[in-house]
Amino acid sequence: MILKSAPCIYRSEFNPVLSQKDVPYDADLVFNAGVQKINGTYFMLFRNDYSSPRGSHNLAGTSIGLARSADGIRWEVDPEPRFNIKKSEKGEITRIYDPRLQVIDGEIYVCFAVDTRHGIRGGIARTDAEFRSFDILSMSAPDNRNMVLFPEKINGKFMRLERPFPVYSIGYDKFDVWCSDSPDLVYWGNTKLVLPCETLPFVNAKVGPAAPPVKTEKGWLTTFHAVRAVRAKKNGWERKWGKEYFAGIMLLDLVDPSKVIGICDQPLLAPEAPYETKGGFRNNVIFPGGMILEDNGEVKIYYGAADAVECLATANVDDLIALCLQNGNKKGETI
Ligand code: BMA
Repeated sequence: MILKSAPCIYRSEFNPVLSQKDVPYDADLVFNAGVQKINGTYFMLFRNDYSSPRGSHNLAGTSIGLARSADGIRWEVDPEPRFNIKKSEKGEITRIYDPRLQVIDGEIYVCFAVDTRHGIRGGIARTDAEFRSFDILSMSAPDNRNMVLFPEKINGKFMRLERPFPVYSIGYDKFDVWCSDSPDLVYWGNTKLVLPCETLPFVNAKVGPAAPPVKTEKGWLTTFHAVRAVRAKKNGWERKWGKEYFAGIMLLDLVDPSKVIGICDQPLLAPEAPYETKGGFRNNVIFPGGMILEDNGEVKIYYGAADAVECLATANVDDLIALCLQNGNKKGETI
């Protein structure tokens, strides 16, 4: 089965918009970034898996870097990374990666995945306008990551989407999107299932939150990643890689975001462009981490491609909403 991207989405002609060559320090795989537009400037926190020696297939660590842009297309990277964890370090935390950004009431928050020696956790930190201090507010119990925050309180509570992975009870790679709420971004609870992975006809494995949701009149518009297991093939840096990652899109109820009120039953983005299908660490991966709704209705979606570079695709917000509602759910009722 060959899956294609939705006709209403356009890849930037500048893709990849950020890659190893743009980074002034040790860098190899530059991808899975979080992006926000703050006071007219675009900020990107990106993941950088670097190797030793540079360019070899021997990954030596992961750093998190900051890039800035005036137009969301051309980026300039700060001279030093914000975090750097070398594989040779023997601490409890072995890797911090896949940052997502959100602004709530003028405060900037970063959600991030954390590999520890005792499981994979999801962290939430408050940062400053220069992304220099990180005040960690909460760390999930393992195994749970891919957290994204909603941009405002809903019914008086902060809300997040998340993706726990219950391997013991459910089995390998059958994971779903959940949501939780919090009075203070520290204590999380009232957890509900949002998107079970079997909902989607085009994938046979896990789904997870992608970029943080944006608010529209019709509902919270949000991307997710959806995974299809395929016959293992050696087609990237990694010897054995047997999955494909797609971006999907759905609309959640404005008042109760645990309710899906519209979902596209086909991919929003399927791996097709050469930078998505060839030469990466893991080819055929699309992993969105940033979504910006511009005043003119353009939606910018930033995504990691092939676990190697960072890319941009754009679409009109009304077209994305129509995609979510096209399966007869025009009234926006709960599915
Ligand atoms: C997921 C995460 C992402 C990565 C994706 C594809 O499980 O590790 O960081 O982009 O796999 O490799």
